[in-house]
Amino acid sequence: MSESPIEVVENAGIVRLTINRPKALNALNSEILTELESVLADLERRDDLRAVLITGDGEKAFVAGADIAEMRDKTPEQARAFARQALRTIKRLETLPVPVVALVNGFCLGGGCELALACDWAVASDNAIFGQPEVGLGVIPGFGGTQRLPRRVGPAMAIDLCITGRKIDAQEALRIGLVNRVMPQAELEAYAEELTKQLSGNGPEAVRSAKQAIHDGMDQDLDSALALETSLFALCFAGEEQSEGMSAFVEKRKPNF
Ligand code: CO8
Repeated sequence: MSESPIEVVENAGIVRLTINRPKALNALNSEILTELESVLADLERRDDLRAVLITGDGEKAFVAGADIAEMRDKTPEQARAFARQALRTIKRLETLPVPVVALVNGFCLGGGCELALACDWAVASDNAIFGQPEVGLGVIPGFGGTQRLPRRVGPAMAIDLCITGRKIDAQEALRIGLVNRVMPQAELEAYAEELTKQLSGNGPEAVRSAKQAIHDGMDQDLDSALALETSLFALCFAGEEQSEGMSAFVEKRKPNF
């Protein structure tokens, strides 16, 4: 692994980002956030991007939170600036127009859990540990946890986790809907490859539109959201993917997207 705080590896439009600070369990400091934001700004501009996977280096942690040592002496104004930097970066990850998947390979605490919550879905190794332990440090989640966690797992469970600061294992994270799948750590790699294959068989514009319909629709009332779906569905028929995808089915061959 190189010394860059964010390792970027790409295969056919599927980009894997690895947070590279294993000695501090990949804790998020300003350097990592700045680099992550810059990488995301580049990815946002790419039409050929198909998916983004994000993980942490090593076998122990995805991300063990924001960097506590760096935060310790901050004034309220400095804390606000740090939180804003993180929120902006995490929002950029969340709003990438392609699927963003967290491969949670160990501790996923505080800012790490908040990072995973901004991903479209998360898969976890069976040794992963989740939690929002900030209250034990005398603070509250500041990278979006009080807002994205209740939207993902419901308010009662979010309040339980944010107020007790208790840690939960991967199976409980699966049960409450915080992650989509749990597997042995050694299988995370194979999952990433399987996902890459699956995504490369689908129409890239259709994948982007499906994400857009769900994300934008969730912020609207049902009728407006259904109208949005209809618009995006109809728009599929204006491009080449729909014709290729449906012709391939009728002609009993694989589509060439
Ligand atoms: N920040 C800085 N360093 C960390 C962090 C962290 N969050 N987590 C681990 N490290 C460092 C340790 O200090 C240690 O460094 P060193 O070897 O130099 O002593 C190294 O990583 C290994 O950690 P441990 O020796 O503690 O490893 P253990 O296996 O004994 O324990 C744990 C692993 C349980 C994950 C433990 O490290 C731990 O509890 N870490 C902190 C978890 C935590 O509280 N996370 C939440 C942080 S607060 C947050 O994310 C709030 C975001 C909102 C901020 C608002 C804006 C200002």
